[in-house]
Amino acid sequence: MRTSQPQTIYLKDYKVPPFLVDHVDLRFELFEEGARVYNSMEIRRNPDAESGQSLELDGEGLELEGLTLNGLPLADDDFEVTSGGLRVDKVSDKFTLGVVTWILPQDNTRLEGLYKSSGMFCTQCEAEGFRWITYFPDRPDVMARFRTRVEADKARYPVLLSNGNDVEKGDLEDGRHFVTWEDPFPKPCYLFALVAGDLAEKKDTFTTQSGREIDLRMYVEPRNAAKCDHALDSLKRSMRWDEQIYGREYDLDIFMIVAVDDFNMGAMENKGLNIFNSSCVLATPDTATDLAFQRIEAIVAHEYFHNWSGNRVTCRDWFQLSLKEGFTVFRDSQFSSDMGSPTVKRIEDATLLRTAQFAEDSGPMAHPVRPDSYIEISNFYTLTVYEKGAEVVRMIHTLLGEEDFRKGSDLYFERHDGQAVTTDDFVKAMEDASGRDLTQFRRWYQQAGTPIVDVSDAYDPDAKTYTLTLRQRIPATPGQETKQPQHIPFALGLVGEHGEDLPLKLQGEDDAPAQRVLDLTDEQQTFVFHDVAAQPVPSLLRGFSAPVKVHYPWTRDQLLFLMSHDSDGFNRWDAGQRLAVDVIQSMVDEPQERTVDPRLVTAFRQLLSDTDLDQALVAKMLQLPSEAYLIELADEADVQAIHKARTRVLNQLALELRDELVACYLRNREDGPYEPTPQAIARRSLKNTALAWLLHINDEEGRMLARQQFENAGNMTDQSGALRALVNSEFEEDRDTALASFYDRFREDPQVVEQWFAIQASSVRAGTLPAVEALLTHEAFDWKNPNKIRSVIGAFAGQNLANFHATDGSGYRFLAQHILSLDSSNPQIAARLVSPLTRWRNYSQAYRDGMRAALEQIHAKPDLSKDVYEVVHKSLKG
Ligand code: 0A1
Ligand code: ZN
Repeated sequence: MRTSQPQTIYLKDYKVPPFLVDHVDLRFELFEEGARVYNSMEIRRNPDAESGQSLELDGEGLELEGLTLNGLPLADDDFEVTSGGLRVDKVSDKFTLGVVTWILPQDNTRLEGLYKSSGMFCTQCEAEGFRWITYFPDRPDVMARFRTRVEADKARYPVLLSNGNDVEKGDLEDGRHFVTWEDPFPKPCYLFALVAGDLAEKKDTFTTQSGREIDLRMYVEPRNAAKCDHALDSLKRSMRWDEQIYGREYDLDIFMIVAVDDFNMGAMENKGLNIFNSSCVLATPDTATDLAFQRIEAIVAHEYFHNWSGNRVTCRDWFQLSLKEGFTVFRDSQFSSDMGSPTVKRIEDATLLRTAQFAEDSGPMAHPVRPDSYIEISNFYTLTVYEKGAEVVRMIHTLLGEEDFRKGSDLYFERHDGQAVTTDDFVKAMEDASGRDLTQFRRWYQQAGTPIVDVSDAYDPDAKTYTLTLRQRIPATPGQETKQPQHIPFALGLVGEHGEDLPLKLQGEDDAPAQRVLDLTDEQQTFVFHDVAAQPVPSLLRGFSAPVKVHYPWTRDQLLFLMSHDSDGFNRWDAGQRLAVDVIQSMVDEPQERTVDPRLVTAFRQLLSDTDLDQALVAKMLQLPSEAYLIELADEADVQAIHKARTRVLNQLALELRDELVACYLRNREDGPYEPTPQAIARRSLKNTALAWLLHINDEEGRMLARQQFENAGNMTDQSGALRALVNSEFEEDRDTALASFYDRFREDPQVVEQWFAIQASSVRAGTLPAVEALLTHEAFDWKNPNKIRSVIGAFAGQNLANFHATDGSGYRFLAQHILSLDSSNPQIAARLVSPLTRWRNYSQAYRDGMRAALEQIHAKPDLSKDVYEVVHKSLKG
């Protein structure tokens, strides 16, 4: 148990910063045994703050070597080094403070602040990493102009980078050199970045809409020089898109991207110098899958879009994180949608939300999009802040319409450029530009929990009216017992007996659109549609117009009907999912039910042979709901029963549709050059799904096809698709041969080795606990590398649910043991790994005790990090 209770930070306690920093001059001396940081800050009192306060700067893990005020050394009793920083009592209204600190980047395993990764120096300062570099007011509402001089050995570190433009460079004594960077835009210190290394440079250019030529540069380890094209192309597409859709032009002369192997998250939007996790930026067709190609395009776009939504306009405090993240995720999802298939993108976003964010929203860490309190802010880079935050912006877009939304975003950027603001400022700009009252809508930012909309209906054949009643309720979440109704934009269509959209005409209206968005604002509302010729099937929440759960008593026949007739692609997919969920759940409830509803088999047979329908949509519709989603839907999940039921459904579908699967495989087998277009991606997805299903039932022809594909694959999607299928089969010999040959071929490529780890760790057949434990001692495993930890431990606990939730509790003990050891080296990663245990109350008795015991074991560690403490403590408290 921790000896002291970590402090909770509350939004209600926010106060403006007592001091502002106008300019920072930094000088980094980088050595093998450490780094010296000279920091000179021009500081003034904030006229808006209470007067007479002492100067308090944040700092962690720093060795203070020097301190001067206006150039003169400070006497020992003029300042105090406190547990989390430095206090100077007697300061005037305007002064220059000089600080010299000594830090140890080579020993930094937390990967916050300045650290070393594969021999290069790099930084990660969001959210509170800058305090590990030097003393500074480490809060986003203090925005300063940075000038940064980096000095290092020239042979080891020929490339020296920081934010902005390089203004001076030269050689120094002892084989050292320096480069000075100046960033003209004031920024919070979380956007500061520095990189030093022996890096290959890939160059490109982009001409902005106003005709300025921007230097695009990508820096990677020399062995990765051939893996930059896709990221650079994605960057140029993002830059053009942001000009066209939001009118936002890039502002500096240089834009740089750096790839590093050791990184806690996906990437970071540091001003002019984005730093990426290698796995989220490097790609060639023969080393990265379609999924990776798409993810890279989206993350490059996301970080680039932050230049406006995040950097030019930033957050006042960390409670406002969704201001930049929700809006930027919304922007990157619009971008991906425009680059590919909008329906498929919507399905992917909704799947993530319904599977993982809804789970977060009903667990012990549930929090509003704008949280009210936190212990450790790193724990709040969540699906709620990011994905639900994006949904909230998307609903504003739906309510305002394209044109007014654009007016709102223009007003927001114009009004707040160069400022640190709140989510409320964002909503206010949208209101002011559109004239729409969003008072009630703001509850989406304030209330946690996923709203449930219960729908009932009645058709009156005599009056030709169709009455729809919507009721909303929001479950209680920690700290929020009761909730107020939210403003839910509820998109709807009524499907007639021939699959046509029926006109939706409310009382007194002349217009009768085929689809409309109802404003659900009260707890209960009834809508009566007139002139409805026959009993319709409702198509509810089209396009997933709000992040809510819809309950309606669809019959299986109605779902089948929507699956093949709904004009809304998303709801076609959704109907298929609901049908499959219903069938699987009925197998869980009645284990004696031996055969799958033949209607599901027929529906899948149709899908497999339907070549008219958008193949990207078909590929999605063929995916059965995941175990994780089925668990989320259960009140008291019995993981083994869910796993068995889903497997039985999959088995039977595969057995009955065997010939159609082979035909689908052969039809989609292609051998042209690799292209990451939506059509080609859909073909590969269909082919690999068919293959996976065939191997699932240990089909001999499937086995032969998989071996052939594995040996002849021209790209990683097909190569790993075949490997995954073999690994998940009972053909043990093929599995072992393929795994060995894959490793042999790609052992020098960490990104591919990570996939190799994940394929094994997430497989029920290959990823038994002893097999996963063996991966942890493999030569390629590295406890200091978050990607390796995620690809083995994360994949096992997050995707191999039947093995992780073994009823003897072995999976839980395994996870707890590794969380405890990671807690000291990398608390952020350790805290993220706790997540599969947090919702223990939602599992049935056979699992609950083991999960709770694992949490208690972690909780008992003395000096547990704040990060892990917060998640574990809240999970146990509930
Ligand atoms: N702002 C980045 C993500 C990020 C957040 C926190 C980090 O360290 C705790 C690192 C990166 C983004 O949204 O891409
Ligand atoms: Zn972001």
